[in-house]
Amino acid sequence: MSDCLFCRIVAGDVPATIVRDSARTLAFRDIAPQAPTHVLVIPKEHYDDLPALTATDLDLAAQLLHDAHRVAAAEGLVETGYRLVINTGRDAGQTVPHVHVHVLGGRALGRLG
Ligand code: DGP
Repeated sequence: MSDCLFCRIVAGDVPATIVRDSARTLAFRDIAPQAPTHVLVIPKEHYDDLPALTATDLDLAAQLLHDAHRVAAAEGLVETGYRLVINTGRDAGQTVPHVHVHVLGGRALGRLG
């Protein structure tokens, strides 16, 4: 989708600091990091959100999570721990309508809620 920010990053039309590039997913650093490591992992194909992805391609959804873990491992976060976040819809604060996994770590993240 040409009007989707993350599709434009996949296409190389918008610059990003890419940390992992696989056949079906791309991982790049968040522009406004909330932790020492804050990486977004996205499918290269456009899906608005997680339900749109899982309704269509569960293999790709699993790949997305697997690659998020690989990013965490490459960032050295496996021993200390890390958090994966998938904001879905307005109340969750999803601002970019292209499904993405936040990989957060490098500090104590505190409890949710
Ligand atoms: P969410 O609120 O879950 O939709 O997260 C969207 C994230 O995308 C947010 O943490 C900031 C990040 N972001 C927004 N615009 C850009 C951009 O142009 N480049 C990069 N690298 N990240 C962006």
